[in-house]
Amino acid sequence: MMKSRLYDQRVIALQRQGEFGVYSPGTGQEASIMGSAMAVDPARDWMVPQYRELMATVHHGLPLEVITAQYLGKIGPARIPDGVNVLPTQVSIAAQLPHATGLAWGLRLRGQDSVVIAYIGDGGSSEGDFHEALNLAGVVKAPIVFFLQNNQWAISTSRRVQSATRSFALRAAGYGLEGAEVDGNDVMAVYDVTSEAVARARGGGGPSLIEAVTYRMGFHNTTDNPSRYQDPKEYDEARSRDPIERVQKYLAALGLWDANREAALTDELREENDRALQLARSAAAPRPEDVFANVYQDPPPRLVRQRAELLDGHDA
Ligand SMILES: Cc1ncc(C[n+]2csc(CCOP(=O)(O)OP(=O)(O)O)c2C)c(N)n1
Ligand SMILES: [Mg+2]
Repeated sequence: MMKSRLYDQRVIALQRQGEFGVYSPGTGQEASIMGSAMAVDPARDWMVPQYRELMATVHHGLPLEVITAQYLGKIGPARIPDGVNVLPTQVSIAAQLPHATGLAWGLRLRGQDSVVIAYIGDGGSSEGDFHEALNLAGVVKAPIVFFLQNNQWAISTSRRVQSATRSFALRAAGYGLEGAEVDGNDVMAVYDVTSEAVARARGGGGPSLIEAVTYRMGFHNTTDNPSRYQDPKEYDEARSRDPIERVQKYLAALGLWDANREAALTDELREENDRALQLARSAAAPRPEDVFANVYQDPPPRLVRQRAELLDGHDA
């Protein structure tokens, strides 16, 4: 959780300096992100992210330098390594979910005991893809856990006007899924509820929808300015429920945490994050002609011509 928070702080500064791409921090949602990631097994389960779960994908085996390369625009080094059971981040809202259901169903048809965890936001739950994916998952009993992070915002659209439902978890019933609402700022509760849903899916008991109720303690992404639409009182109130401070207080009460340990871990994690950043920085930059690569096995003649013109130095 601390590694996620520290990475957010580091790369937001780099984005402001022009080095990093548009970035959506997980700040405030670390219990939700890490509690859910810890409940799946990187060796056999698959993770299907939206875009705000970066450290969950790292926990699931995606090297931090690989995902960092993506934000530096290095498309080759950003390729997900073979053997890492993580799908690429998805910015087209909810478009990851039909794929996630298909992936889970396919794993089951192959006789594997793997489970898929797929992330979605409160805003994403209003998309058609969300409903289609949940419906099919229920019908075929796909081994999948839909993990909905309700961070109260979809950019500037408040949860209050996102849906008339009083709980997103209730939507599970309409598709024959198990539904659960959990305090998304309580890492242990998130871990427990997600573990239960994963065990049920693995045992053939079918899919679940978990709503983790949390709060986006920052901007939507680095292009956003929430002071234009967010009540500062609501933000302050959310800060008083910081999920990292909460677990630190709990550990301190058990005698397992203090200021020295925090300082030592902070240094260690900053170094880990910096190492990943250095590796991503030293990775090969894309060449202009790479824009034509990795889409078609046999590119259409128009693209072949444009690529040749580019290499010739002509304007396409
Ligand atoms: C299909 C589609 N529509 C609109 C957008 C623009 N958009 C980007 S993020 C976002 C809000 C998503 O909110 P939510 O699902 O709650 O996720 P959060 O960003 O809060 O984690 C929207 C509308 C998009 N990327 N894709
Ligand atoms: Mg949201």
